[in-house]
Amino acid sequence: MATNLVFVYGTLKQNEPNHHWLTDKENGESKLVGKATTQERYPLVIASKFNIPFLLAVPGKGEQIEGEVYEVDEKMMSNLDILEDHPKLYERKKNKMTLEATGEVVECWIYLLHKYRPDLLDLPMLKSYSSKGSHGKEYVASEDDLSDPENI
Ligand code: PCA
Repeated sequence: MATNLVFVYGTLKQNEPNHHWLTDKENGESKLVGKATTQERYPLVIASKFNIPFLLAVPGKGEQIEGEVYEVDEKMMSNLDILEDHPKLYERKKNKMTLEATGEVVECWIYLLHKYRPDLLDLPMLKSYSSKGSHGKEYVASEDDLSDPENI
């Protein structure tokens, strides 16, 4: 399969509410490569009335983020873009990740939020996302258009 590596840090991870998108064969092919961490620090916050995890495009602020790397085909890549509303909401960018198992550094796609209200930077910054974490902000699935930063 034509390979794209994608790093997921939010609801697409194993045991999180959108993981089924990655495993549904109708969406294309995906294969777990392994756990990984971003080389760069980023603010990972939970925001909007739907408690969505967002990685804000502010390198150097926040933590090195833990997530999972998947190898996906072109079909899955376009379906992930639909789910993440790229490029209206999240923007998909290439970024360097360190694979936990081998220490190897790999370039992966990652969904970042570039348009956000500045007060999102005042929220607690996580290192690792879980919908059911001690933060109490469980993810709410929604079809709303969140591409207007005022809605986040
Ligand atoms: N899904 C994508 C971006 C944020 C989200 O909830 C992910 O898991 O990486």
